[in-house]
Amino acid sequence: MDISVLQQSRYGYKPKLPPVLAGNIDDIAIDFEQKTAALEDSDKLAAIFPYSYGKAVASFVKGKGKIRRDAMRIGVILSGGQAPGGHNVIAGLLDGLKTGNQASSLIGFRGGPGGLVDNKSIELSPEFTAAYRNTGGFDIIGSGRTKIESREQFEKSAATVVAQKLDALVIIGGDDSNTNAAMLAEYFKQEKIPCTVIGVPKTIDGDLKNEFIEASFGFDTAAKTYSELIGNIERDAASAKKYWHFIRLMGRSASHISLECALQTRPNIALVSEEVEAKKQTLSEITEEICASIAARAEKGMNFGVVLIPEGLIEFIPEFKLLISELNELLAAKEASIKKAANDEARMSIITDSLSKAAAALYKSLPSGIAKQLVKDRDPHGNVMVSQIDTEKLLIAMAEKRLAEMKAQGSYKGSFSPLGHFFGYEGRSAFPSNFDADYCYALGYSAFVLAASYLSGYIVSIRGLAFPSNKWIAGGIPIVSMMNIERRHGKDKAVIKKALVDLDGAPFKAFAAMRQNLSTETLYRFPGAIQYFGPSELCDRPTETLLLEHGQQ
Ligand code: FBP
Repeated sequence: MDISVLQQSRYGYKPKLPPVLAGNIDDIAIDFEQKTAALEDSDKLAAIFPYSYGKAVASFVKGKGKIRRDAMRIGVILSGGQAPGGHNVIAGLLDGLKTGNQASSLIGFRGGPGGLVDNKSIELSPEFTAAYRNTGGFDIIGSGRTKIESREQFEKSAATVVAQKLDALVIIGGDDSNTNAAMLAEYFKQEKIPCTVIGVPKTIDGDLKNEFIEASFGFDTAAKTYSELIGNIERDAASAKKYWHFIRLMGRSASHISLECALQTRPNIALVSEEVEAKKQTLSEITEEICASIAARAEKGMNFGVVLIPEGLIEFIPEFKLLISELNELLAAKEASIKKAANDEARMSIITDSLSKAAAALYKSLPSGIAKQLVKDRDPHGNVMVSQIDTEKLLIAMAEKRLAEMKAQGSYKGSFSPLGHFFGYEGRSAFPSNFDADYCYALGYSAFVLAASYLSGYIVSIRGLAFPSNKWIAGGIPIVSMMNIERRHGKDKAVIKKALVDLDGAPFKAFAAMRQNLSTETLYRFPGAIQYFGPSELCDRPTETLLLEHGQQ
């Protein structure tokens, strides 16, 4: 294989482990801290998860441990969207497993949870895995979004586990995939199948977090990759002085990525969906805010700027929220007839006839591209696929309309040349930053320790991430403690609650304190490319979000 110089150099990188994991494996003991409940809907969740509900937080400490040292077989699945560092989770898991017993084996299921259901696997030997250490992507075994839901899927998953003689299954995924992990752990207990299930917090979206999961892996690298690109665009905008760049950023519902990128790059405007929802801002009010900045900058001769838009924005604007929830119910009930409609016009009338008056009026007023994107299939977990809705184009069209009105009234005299961008897939498979390379390796190693301690239904937790890795505390928490009941595909479902941006949190407050200035001045900040080799303060620095959240900024 003709590999790049960087890839070759990254093979030599040795990820750093928290001290408790770096020593002798027989000296890792488990300290059980407080018992947990669920975030909300406790009674319902206790009934759904009789075996898993109410377990205690587990921390690894130095002491006389009882980690299994017999040969184990562990299965691993990469689930959902790619996130930088997934390969290092597998490397850490494999190294832990082999340290426990050289005869142990790691089995990778191909193509996500579907690979478990259909028993499509490959043995992940040290030789095979070597080519993937410290690299981006999930291509070692591939990923998928199958939701294990039906009785048949559960039975087939159990049959695979039994046929493969698995002692444990590690599911590397986001909120929906870890919901799958909790369901499987419960099912295996009910069916007396001696296979434990461990989850690993993955997602560039950064929305799988709480007191114990301080960050999901991949967020660091993805946000830094987008920040590099945004900084480059800012420098180009300030050089050419003729374009307004509307940049939509991946991240699904939560605005963590946009906020982190705003803190890194200081654009003129960065929208935060959670604030839009809290202030019940309409689409026209958001447009007004953008146009106020465009007009103020034009007054100063600056007909250029940069706007950051979280990809999930549309779901948080109250009038769209109502429309989307009605569309979700409608698609669940009338999917077949909508798909069978003879043409766009017939489809439009089936949809608008079934919506409330307000939702139908909004739906009809949308540009046809956006209207079509809103009724595309939901993902297997019932989520609207916001990565496929061109919100930046909608905002550009709204701004053009409003600026034309302002020009006619004499309140705007500038010129407006907008350019739309979407940064998403570019950041999901980058070479993991040192932070993600270390964090993921520690997550994988910890997943082994949890599995070899017979814990099931736990997700790995590493705390102290705003500090150097020699201060990290590893362990796990029960997945059910992160769950609530939500409406999906027109039904109530037990799912992990997404952690959205906290408007009282330090990252948002830090941005809010500077944004008035940013909207009228040019105060861009250029983070440049991720650095893999060099001084620690340059290469190992965590995100601004983590530093601010833990008082380190
Ligand atoms: P996960 O929740 O699976 O980590 O998804 C991450 C993500 O990149 C979202 O930010 C994005 O909206 C979505 O995946 C895109 O999905 P797909 O890869 O199916 O196009």
